[in-house]
Amino acid sequence: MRIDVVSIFPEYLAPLELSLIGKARQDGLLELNVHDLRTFTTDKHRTVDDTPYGGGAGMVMKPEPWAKALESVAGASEGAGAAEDSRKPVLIVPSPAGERFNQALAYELAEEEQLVFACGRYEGIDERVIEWAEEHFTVRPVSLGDYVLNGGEVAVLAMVEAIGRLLPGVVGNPESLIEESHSDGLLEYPVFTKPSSWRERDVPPVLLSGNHGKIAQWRRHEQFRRTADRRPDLLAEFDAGSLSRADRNAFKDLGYDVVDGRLRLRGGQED
Ligand code: 6GU
Repeated sequence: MRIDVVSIFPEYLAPLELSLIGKARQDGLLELNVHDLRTFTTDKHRTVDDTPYGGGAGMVMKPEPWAKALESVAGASEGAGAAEDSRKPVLIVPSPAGERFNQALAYELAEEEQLVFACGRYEGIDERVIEWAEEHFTVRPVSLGDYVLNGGEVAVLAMVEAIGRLLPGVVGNPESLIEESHSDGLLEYPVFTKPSSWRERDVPPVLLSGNHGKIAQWRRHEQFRRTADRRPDLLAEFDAGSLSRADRNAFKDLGYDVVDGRLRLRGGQED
Protein backbone atom coordinates (compact mmCIF):
# COMPACT_ATOMS: atom_id res chain seq x y z
CA MET A 1 0.00 0.00 0.00
CA ARG A 2 1.06 3.57 -0.66
CA ILE A 3 0.01 6.36 1.73
CA ASP A 4 0.54 10.09 1.16
CA VAL A 5 -0.15 12.59 3.92
CA VAL A 6 -0.37 16.31 3.17
CA SER A 7 -0.06 18.65 6.16
CA ILE A 8 1.32 22.05 7.17
CA PHE A 9 2.93 20.22 10.13
CA PRO A 10 4.76 17.28 8.56
CA GLU A 11 6.77 16.81 11.80
CA TYR A 12 3.49 15.87 13.48
CA LEU A 13 3.59 12.59 11.56
CA ALA A 14 7.04 11.58 12.88
CA PRO A 15 5.60 8.84 15.16
CA LEU A 16 4.78 6.88 12.01
CA GLU A 17 8.51 6.08 11.87
CA LEU A 18 8.19 4.09 15.11
CA SER A 19 7.00 0.68 16.21
CA LEU A 20 4.94 -1.59 13.95
CA ILE A 21 4.20 1.04 11.30
CA GLY A 22 7.82 2.21 11.17
CA LYS A 23 8.91 -1.42 10.80
CA ALA A 24 6.35 -2.00 8.03
CA ARG A 25 7.82 0.96 6.15
CA GLN A 26 11.36 -0.35 6.58
CA ASP A 27 10.23 -3.79 5.41
CA GLY A 28 8.63 -2.28 2.29
CA LEU A 29 5.11 -3.42 3.25
CA LEU A 30 3.98 0.20 3.39
CA GLU A 31 5.26 3.18 1.40
CA LEU A 32 4.41 6.31 3.36
CA ASN A 33 5.27 9.85 2.25
CA VAL A 34 4.53 13.03 4.17
CA HIS A 35 4.27 16.26 2.16
CA ASP A 36 4.42 19.84 3.41
CA LEU A 37 1.46 21.75 1.98
CA ARG A 38 3.51 24.98 2.01
CA THR A 39 5.84 23.63 -0.67
CA PHE A 40 2.84 23.93 -3.03
CA THR A 41 2.35 27.67 -2.42
CA THR A 42 3.75 30.28 -4.82
CA ASP A 43 3.80 33.50 -2.74
CA LYS A 44 6.71 34.77 -0.66
CA HIS A 45 4.92 34.12 2.64
CA ARG A 46 3.83 30.62 1.62
CA THR A 47 0.23 31.45 2.56
CA VAL A 48 -2.16 28.53 3.03
CA ASP A 49 -5.16 30.29 4.61
CA ASP A 50 -7.46 33.27 4.15
CA THR A 51 -10.59 34.79 5.70
CA PRO A 52 -13.93 33.04 5.14
CA TYR A 53 -16.46 34.38 2.62
CA GLY A 54 -19.63 35.23 4.50
CA GLY A 55 -17.67 36.16 7.59
CA GLY A 56 -17.26 34.28 10.83
CA ALA A 57 -14.48 33.24 13.14
CA GLY A 58 -11.20 31.68 12.04
CA MET A 59 -9.51 31.09 8.72
CA VAL A 60 -10.12 28.76 5.78
CA MET A 61 -7.47 26.87 3.82
CA LYS A 62 -6.98 28.30 0.31
CA PRO A 63 -7.87 25.97 -2.56
CA GLU A 64 -4.88 26.27 -4.93
CA PRO A 65 -2.09 24.91 -2.71
CA TRP A 66 -4.34 21.91 -1.98
CA ALA A 67 -5.04 21.31 -5.67
CA LYS A 68 -1.31 21.42 -6.48
CA ALA A 69 -0.47 19.09 -3.61
CA LEU A 70 -3.23 16.60 -4.46
CA GLU A 71 -2.35 16.63 -8.18
CA SER A 72 1.24 15.82 -7.32
CA VAL A 73 0.31 12.79 -5.21
CA ALA A 74 -2.49 11.58 -7.50
CA GLY A 75 -0.09 11.47 -10.44
CA ALA A 76 2.26 9.32 -8.39
CA SER A 77 0.03 6.26 -8.63
CA GLU A 78 -0.43 4.51 -12.00
CA GLY A 79 -3.91 4.29 -13.51
CA ALA A 80 -5.53 7.14 -11.60
CA GLY A 81 -8.01 7.71 -14.42
CA ALA A 82 -11.44 9.19 -13.79
CA ALA A 83 -13.05 6.48 -15.93
CA GLU A 84 -12.06 3.56 -13.70
CA ASP A 85 -13.37 4.26 -10.22
CA SER A 86 -11.76 1.24 -8.61
CA ARG A 87 -8.29 2.47 -9.52
CA LYS A 88 -8.73 5.97 -8.15
CA PRO A 89 -6.79 6.60 -4.96
CA VAL A 90 -8.95 7.25 -1.90
CA LEU A 91 -8.67 10.77 -0.51
CA ILE A 92 -9.44 10.77 3.20
CA VAL A 93 -10.26 14.17 4.62
CA PRO A 94 -10.14 14.05 8.42
CA SER A 95 -12.97 16.16 9.76
CA PRO A 96 -15.37 16.10 12.70
CA ALA A 97 -18.04 16.49 9.99
CA GLY A 98 -17.11 13.19 8.31
CA GLU A 99 -18.47 9.65 8.49
CA ARG A 100 -17.34 7.79 11.60
CA PHE A 101 -14.09 5.83 11.39
CA ASN A 102 -14.42 2.30 12.74
CA GLN A 103 -12.85 -1.15 12.39
CA ALA A 104 -15.04 -2.00 9.37
CA LEU A 105 -13.79 1.12 7.56
CA ALA A 106 -10.20 0.28 8.55
CA TYR A 107 -10.61 -3.16 6.92
CA GLU A 108 -12.16 -1.59 3.82
CA LEU A 109 -9.38 0.99 3.42
CA ALA A 110 -6.68 -1.64 4.03
CA GLU A 111 -7.70 -3.15 0.65
CA GLU A 112 -6.82 0.03 -1.29
CA GLU A 113 -3.69 0.54 -3.36
CA GLN A 114 -3.23 4.20 -2.44
CA LEU A 115 -4.61 6.36 0.36
CA VAL A 116 -4.10 10.12 0.53
CA PHE A 117 -4.80 12.01 3.76
CA ALA A 118 -5.48 15.76 3.53
CA CYS A 119 -4.89 17.29 6.96
CA GLY A 120 -6.96 20.42 7.34
CA ARG A 121 -6.25 23.04 9.98
CA TYR A 122 -8.11 26.18 10.98
CA GLU A 123 -11.84 26.01 10.14
CA GLY A 124 -11.23 23.61 7.25
CA ILE A 125 -10.43 23.48 3.54
CA ASP A 126 -12.32 25.49 0.87
CA GLU A 127 -15.21 23.15 -0.03
CA ARG A 128 -14.51 23.46 -3.77
CA VAL A 129 -11.32 21.43 -3.28
CA ILE A 130 -13.42 18.54 -1.98
CA GLU A 131 -15.70 18.72 -5.07
CA TRP A 132 -12.81 19.15 -7.52
CA ALA A 133 -10.91 16.24 -5.98
CA GLU A 134 -13.70 13.82 -7.02
CA GLU A 135 -12.19 13.94 -10.53
CA HIS A 136 -9.01 12.28 -9.30
CA PHE A 137 -9.99 10.51 -6.09
CA THR A 138 -12.72 8.71 -4.25
CA VAL A 139 -13.22 11.33 -1.55
CA ARG A 140 -14.18 10.33 2.01
CA PRO A 141 -14.47 12.88 4.81
CA VAL A 142 -13.86 10.80 7.95
CA SER A 143 -14.23 11.59 11.66
CA LEU A 144 -12.71 9.79 14.64
CA GLY A 145 -15.61 10.64 16.90
CA ASP A 146 -17.82 13.36 18.26
CA TYR A 147 -15.22 15.81 19.50
CA VAL A 148 -13.08 18.48 17.84
CA LEU A 149 -9.33 18.31 17.24
CA ASN A 150 -7.28 21.31 16.07
CA GLY A 151 -6.32 19.55 12.85
CA GLY A 152 -6.33 16.25 11.03
CA GLU A 153 -2.80 15.14 11.97
CA VAL A 154 -3.65 13.28 15.19
CA ALA A 155 -6.58 11.63 13.42
CA VAL A 156 -4.23 10.49 10.64
CA LEU A 157 -1.87 8.93 13.19
CA ALA A 158 -4.79 6.93 14.53
CA MET A 159 -6.19 5.92 11.14
CA VAL A 160 -2.82 4.97 9.61
CA GLU A 161 -2.08 2.78 12.63
CA ALA A 162 -5.51 1.11 12.50
CA ILE A 163 -5.26 0.50 8.74
CA GLY A 164 -1.53 -0.28 8.59
CA ARG A 165 -1.71 -3.08 11.15
CA LEU A 166 -4.24 -4.88 8.93
CA LEU A 167 -1.83 -5.06 5.97
CA PRO A 168 -0.43 -8.54 5.35
CA GLY A 169 2.78 -9.10 7.33
CA VAL A 170 2.58 -5.99 9.53
CA VAL A 171 1.32 -7.73 12.68
CA GLY A 172 3.65 -10.66 13.39
CA ASN A 173 0.94 -13.01 14.66
CA PRO A 174 -2.19 -12.54 12.48
CA GLU A 175 -4.19 -14.56 15.04
CA SER A 176 -4.08 -11.52 17.30
CA LEU A 177 -6.17 -9.67 14.70
CA ILE A 178 -8.95 -12.22 14.97
CA GLU A 179 -9.70 -12.04 18.70
CA GLU A 180 -9.69 -8.34 19.41
CA SER A 181 -12.21 -5.67 20.22
CA HIS A 182 -14.56 -4.84 17.34
CA SER A 183 -13.40 -7.73 15.14
CA ASP A 184 -16.76 -9.42 15.80
CA GLY A 185 -18.78 -6.34 16.73
CA LEU A 186 -18.17 -6.86 20.46
CA LEU A 187 -15.63 -5.52 22.94
CA GLU A 188 -12.74 -7.79 23.91
CA TYR A 189 -12.87 -9.99 27.02
CA PRO A 190 -10.60 -9.12 30.01
CA VAL A 191 -7.14 -10.66 30.15
CA PHE A 192 -4.91 -11.75 33.05
CA THR A 193 -1.34 -12.98 33.54
CA LYS A 194 0.79 -14.33 36.36
CA PRO A 195 0.69 -14.31 39.37
CA SER A 196 -2.71 -16.00 39.75
CA SER A 197 -3.21 -14.16 43.04
CA TRP A 198 -2.05 -10.54 43.24
CA ARG A 199 -2.73 -8.08 46.07
CA GLU A 200 -5.61 -10.22 47.32
CA ARG A 201 -7.13 -10.39 43.84
CA ASP A 202 -7.52 -13.75 42.13
CA VAL A 203 -7.66 -14.50 38.42
CA PRO A 204 -11.13 -15.91 37.56
CA PRO A 205 -10.76 -19.64 38.42
CA VAL A 206 -12.20 -20.84 35.09
CA LEU A 207 -9.07 -19.52 33.35
CA LEU A 208 -6.93 -21.90 35.47
CA SER A 209 -9.23 -24.89 34.87
CA GLY A 210 -7.67 -26.11 31.62
CA ASN A 211 -11.21 -26.60 30.27
CA HIS A 212 -10.93 -24.88 26.90
CA GLY A 213 -14.63 -25.10 26.12
CA LYS A 214 -15.58 -23.49 29.41
CA ILE A 215 -12.89 -20.84 29.00
CA ALA A 216 -14.13 -19.92 25.50
CA GLN A 217 -17.71 -19.64 26.76
CA TRP A 218 -16.67 -17.57 29.80
CA ARG A 219 -14.72 -15.18 27.57
CA ARG A 220 -17.59 -14.83 25.15
CA HIS A 221 -20.01 -14.04 27.95
CA GLU A 222 -17.58 -11.49 29.38
CA GLN A 223 -17.59 -9.86 25.93
CA PHE A 224 -21.40 -9.68 26.09
CA ARG A 225 -21.33 -8.27 29.63
CA ARG A 226 -18.72 -5.64 28.84
CA THR A 227 -20.37 -4.58 25.62
CA ALA A 228 -23.79 -4.29 27.31
CA ASP A 229 -22.20 -2.24 30.10
CA ARG A 230 -19.91 0.07 28.10
CA ARG A 231 -21.18 0.11 24.53
CA PRO A 232 -24.84 -0.91 24.39
CA ASP A 233 -25.02 0.90 21.01
CA LEU A 234 -22.92 -1.92 19.51
CA LEU A 235 -25.49 -4.52 20.58
CA ALA A 236 -28.17 -2.86 18.45
CA GLU A 237 -26.06 -3.77 15.38
CA PHE A 238 -25.10 -7.24 16.60
CA ASP A 239 -26.26 -10.25 14.57
CA ALA A 240 -27.99 -12.33 17.25
CA GLY A 241 -29.68 -14.70 14.80
CA SER A 242 -27.11 -17.48 15.14
CA LEU A 243 -26.48 -17.33 18.90
CA SER A 244 -26.36 -20.63 20.79
CA ARG A 245 -28.87 -21.30 23.55
CA ALA A 246 -26.12 -20.64 26.16
CA ASP A 247 -25.32 -17.30 24.49
CA ARG A 248 -28.99 -16.31 24.37
CA ASN A 249 -29.31 -17.17 28.07
CA ALA A 250 -26.24 -15.07 28.85
CA PHE A 251 -27.90 -12.13 27.11
CA LYS A 252 -31.17 -12.87 28.96
CA ASP A 253 -29.26 -12.48 32.24
CA LEU A 254 -28.07 -9.08 30.98
CA GLY A 255 -31.66 -8.06 30.24
CA TYR A 256 -31.65 -8.66 26.47
CA ASP A 257 -34.04 -10.83 24.45
CA VAL A 258 -33.51 -11.95 20.86
CA VAL A 259 -36.30 -10.69 18.59
CA ASP A 260 -36.09 -11.25 14.80
CA GLY A 261 -32.35 -11.94 15.00
CA ARG A 262 -31.66 -8.72 16.92
CA LEU A 263 -31.00 -8.05 20.58
CA ARG A 264 -33.70 -6.07 22.32
CA LEU A 265 -33.36 -4.59 25.81
CA ARG A 266 -36.23 -5.88 27.93
CA GLY A 267 -38.53 -3.08 29.07
CA GLY A 268 -36.91 -0.76 26.50
CA GLN A 269 -38.93 1.95 24.77
CA GLU A 270 -40.90 1.03 21.67
CA ASP A 271 -40.59 3.47 18.78
CL1 6GU B 1 -10.81 13.19 11.76
N1 6GU B 1 -10.42 15.72 12.45
C1 6GU B 1 -10.56 16.77 13.27
N2 6GU B 1 -9.99 17.92 12.96
N3 6GU B 1 -11.27 16.72 14.39
C2 6GU B 1 -11.83 15.54 14.67
C3 6GU B 1 -11.70 14.41 13.87
C4 6GU B 1 -10.98 14.53 12.74
N4 6GU B 1 -12.37 13.41 14.42
C5 6GU B 1 -12.89 13.88 15.53
N5 6GU B 1 -12.57 15.18 15.69
